[in-house]
Amino acid sequence: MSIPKHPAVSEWVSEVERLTEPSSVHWCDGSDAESEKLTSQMVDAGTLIKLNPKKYPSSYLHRSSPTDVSRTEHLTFVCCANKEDAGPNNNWMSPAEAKEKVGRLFRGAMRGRTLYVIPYLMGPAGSPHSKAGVEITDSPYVVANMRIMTRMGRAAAEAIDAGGSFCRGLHSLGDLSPDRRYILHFPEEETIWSVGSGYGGNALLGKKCFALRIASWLARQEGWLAEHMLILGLEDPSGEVTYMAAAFPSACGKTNLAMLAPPLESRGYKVWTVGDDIAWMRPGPDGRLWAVNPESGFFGVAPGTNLKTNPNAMRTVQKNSIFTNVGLTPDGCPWWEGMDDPMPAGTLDWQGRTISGNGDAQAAHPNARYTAPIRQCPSLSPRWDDPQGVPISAILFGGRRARVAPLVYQSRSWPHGVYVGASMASETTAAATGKVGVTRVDPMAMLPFCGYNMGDYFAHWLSVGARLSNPPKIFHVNWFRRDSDGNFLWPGFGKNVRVLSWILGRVKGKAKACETPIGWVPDPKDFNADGLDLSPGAVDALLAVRRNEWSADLPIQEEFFKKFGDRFPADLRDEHRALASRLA
Ligand code: OXD
Ligand code: MN
Repeated sequence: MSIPKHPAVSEWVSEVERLTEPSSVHWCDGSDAESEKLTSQMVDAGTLIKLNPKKYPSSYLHRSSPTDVSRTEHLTFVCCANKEDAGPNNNWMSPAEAKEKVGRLFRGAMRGRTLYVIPYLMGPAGSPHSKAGVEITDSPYVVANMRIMTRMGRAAAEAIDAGGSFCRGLHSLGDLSPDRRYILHFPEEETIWSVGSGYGGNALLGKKCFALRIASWLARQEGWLAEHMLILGLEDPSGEVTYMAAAFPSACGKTNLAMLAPPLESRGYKVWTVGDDIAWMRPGPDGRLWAVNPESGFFGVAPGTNLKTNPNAMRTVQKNSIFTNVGLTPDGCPWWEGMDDPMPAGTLDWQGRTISGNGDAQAAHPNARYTAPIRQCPSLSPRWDDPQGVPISAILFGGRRARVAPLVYQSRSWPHGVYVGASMASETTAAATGKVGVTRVDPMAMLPFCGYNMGDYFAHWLSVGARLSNPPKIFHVNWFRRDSDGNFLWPGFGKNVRVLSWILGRVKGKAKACETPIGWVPDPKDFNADGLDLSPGAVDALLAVRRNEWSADLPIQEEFFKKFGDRFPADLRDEHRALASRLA
């Protein structure tokens, strides 16, 4: 059975029908026939443009409204009873006010439209890690994306009918006006309301809204972690695979790292992709931390992706993919800045306009995306769908920092590692509306996604670690350090396997390291930089821990932590003090 029969679903759908007044209702079963029918309707309506079937079979271009191209954090709210529980890291509205104010926008919002009911499962079928959701939407583009990003159909229906519990997500495009756009989370009711946006992170409710904001709230209650992390398996030359999870802010290279293709000189190492954006992690009976990827597709940033930076992504998106806000070449192929071949003459930009020849016109929006099924990824881990998940041996936190943070360092302990994650900072990117390139503290890359007070979140991280007899070791990486002329010091991309192999060496107790005030850093003398063609002195500069830079960062962290008042854990305050005294 591909459609849930549980009365809780049909009762809720009827309630939403009365509120939104659609002209018809379609229950999605996730089948191929359904997908073909919806796709051809969207092509007829102009919502999708069919791409060249020889070069990109079964793939489509979607152009969104020009004011609806990224997540809108200022219009995103947590609506729990007590404002303090949402914390200073979230916008808050009381549930009653939210329902009143935004309920009005849903009234009659689906007139003349079809209401789609999407039952979906986040996580492998039959896994204790997994959770079900139902999204109601009036956007067939959302249906097509959810079909790639989540498990729709039978697995979802079975999970819902077995348990009767599911996250309720109500979405309407509304009139797409940013003035009437709200993304609301009611964690106490496991409910999401999103109106006025068709953009992925605002509209594919299984992703950021459920798998991170609502799930993080549930995870705290249930004793696990819902994190903005990729999951990869690093195979060493002996054939052994070690799993790692890594948190980087949006558009900082999680997908590239998750699909890393080691260059020739690092033959013998291989990266297996488990997930590129979200990890649900639970302490196992063996005292280790076990992780699953709740998603089943990639919603990746297209610009900058090419055969050098991410060959596996390029191969993944060759078919059955949806491209959003990229350019369109005259022979019907997607094109974005940084693609391998130069832009063909006559390419249209992401809004369908002819590109002027003055050289600074952009074909793709900087946050243009591809949506592609994970099964098409050449580096896909054979364990990506394992109901037990994979055991995590290392957690990496990383930011985009021109200065301060060295290429890699290891924390001193779990509490110190939590402090490293809590104090991590990064320069902002185009994934969210707002200024690009501003440094902000973004703990665990969860600032836009933690569905509750981050002070409590830090305490929860400490308590999960205390339950692990064999916790992952925690590291910090920074691929973006620059020299005094502003040039990147590190080549990044495939070469990052050198850093992963050092981390693996630390996990196995084999790699050497120097103790510094911030933690353990590779000794420049034995960090393997052979054949990397780095500028002279680059290894020293990449690994240098400059006390003055670190000391200057301390007040920025302190100011951020102060916002959480009493909810900020004393243990992390102690870590902060201890770092200050080691730096002094
Ligand atoms: C994403 C994001 O889309 O983090 O993954 O914005
Ligand atoms: Mn993300």
